[in-house]
Amino acid sequence: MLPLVIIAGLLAFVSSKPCDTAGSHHALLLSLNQNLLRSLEGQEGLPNPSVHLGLRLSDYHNLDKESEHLNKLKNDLHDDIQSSLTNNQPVVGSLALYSLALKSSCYDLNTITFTVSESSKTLLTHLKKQMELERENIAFSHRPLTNYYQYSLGLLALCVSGVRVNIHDSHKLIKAVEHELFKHGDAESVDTYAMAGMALQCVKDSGFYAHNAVELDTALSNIKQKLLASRRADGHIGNEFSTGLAVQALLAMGVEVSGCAASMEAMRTSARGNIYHNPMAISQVLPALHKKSYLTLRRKDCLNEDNSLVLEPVDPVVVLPSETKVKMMVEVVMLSGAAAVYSVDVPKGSSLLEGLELLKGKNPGFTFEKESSLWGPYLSVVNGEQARQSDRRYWNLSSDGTALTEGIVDFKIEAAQKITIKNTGY
Ligand code: B12
Ligand SMILES: *[C@@H]1O[C@H](CO)[C@@H](O)[C@H](O)[C@H]1NC(C)=O
Repeated sequence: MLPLVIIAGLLAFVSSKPCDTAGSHHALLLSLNQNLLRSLEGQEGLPNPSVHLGLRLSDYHNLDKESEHLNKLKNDLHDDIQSSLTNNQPVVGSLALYSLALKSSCYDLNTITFTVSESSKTLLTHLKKQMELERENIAFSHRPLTNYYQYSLGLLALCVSGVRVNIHDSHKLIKAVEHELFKHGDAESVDTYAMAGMALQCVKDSGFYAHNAVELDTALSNIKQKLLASRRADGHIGNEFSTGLAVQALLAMGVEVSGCAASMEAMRTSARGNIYHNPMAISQVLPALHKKSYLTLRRKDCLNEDNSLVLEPVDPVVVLPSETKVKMMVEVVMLSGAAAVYSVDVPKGSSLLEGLELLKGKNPGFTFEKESSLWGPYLSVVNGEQARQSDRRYWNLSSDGTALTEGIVDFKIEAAQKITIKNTGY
């Protein structure tokens, strides 16, 4: 009897530890990690700094592939950011992710420079400058040039790189938390609260906001409450795709949450259900499942790293279009409010993008264009009308009245439905 009691006691002890990821989850973590590593192979377009971060914050590594990817970032991403800087485009988010990626490989940030109109300045100098432009825009127009998610990323990247963060930059973020300005469509942006939480926690730990510690603590505790209040019955915080960042933030803020284990389990359930097939999604979830946050980069030394991660060759799977067709209605609502409805039969399981391409081929009145982003193709122009970030507009996607939680490539048409594509302001 006694050994049983001891074992039961031990089990209770183990499972009462918050955020526990031990033991049997090893295989799942490894498979997510391999999928993330595999995403580097077929990658067309720019190397993804967030994927690099996800790989580097793991406990398992393939150091050759990671350093090859670092070189791609230093060439291709670097050039892309340099041309955006030259064209005066706001790039605080990409600059910040690039800095964090370099930091995650323990690369000396001071050796990285950008040359814009013949003057060469360091990466961190450019990042500070971008934050200043964002801050000015907040002062004049009450919103950042990009968004508060990128503004938070910028603050976080400066802070984990050991740069003394400007108190005005922190102050603007604290005020935005106070006024509850973090939105994604009509809903609260859990992703943004999480990123702001990590940024402000770093500022607190570094003593960069000592003159008004109370104000900072209030913001941090408001963020914590927001995140905890956004927990769904199934454990996810916000939705499947914000939970990784939310858990990272809670860990960074040192919360001993009883519900943290439930959020971990929710992510594992989603991972098993192949919800995280987009590498960007894995890159934000995997660090959390390893009980790490972007804040842990501050003390990363890259010593004695595991080098055991290998990719098994996989047989290419040829997916034939399904014989079964389903009816996809597409409603386009223009800026003027004018609406047009189209209909097309698509093979069951097609992506929304494939469906839209079929529709375009069949119906010359319907056209669209897309742009690439870290999350994949982003719908930017429909029927000749552009919904631009500079005008604070976007094409909102919904199905039978419910907002999609995925983009045009990831969302699959499994049943007859009406997709609404609406020019929406924010
Ligand atoms: C800000 C934001 C927006 C803003 C972007 C404009 C702005 N204000 O700057 C707006 C409100 C327009 C937006 C729209 C959408 N978004 Co959004 N967005 C974000 C957020 C919070 C930050 C993105 C960012 O700035 N990243 C930093 C920069 C450096 O990276 P970037 O790739 O260059 O950023 C650009 C793209 O990410 C693009 N973008 C934004 N959202 C989405 C979604 C998809 C699917 C794609 C392909 C691109 C994209 O806009 C960014 C700014 O230019 C993320 C949160 C997150 N965890 O990443 C969600 C997030 C990426 N969005 C999401 C979704 C679902 C959408 C929509 C599909 C919602 C809808 N039903 O319409 C639409 C996109 C529709 C389309 N036209 O293709 C999901 C994606 C999940 C997934 N598996 O794909 C996220 C993760 C939020 C979440 N947890 O659900 N979004
Ligand atoms: C898109 O529209 C839906 C339905 O009107 C809304 O609930 C949602 O908040 C909007 N925006 C986003 C980013 O999902």
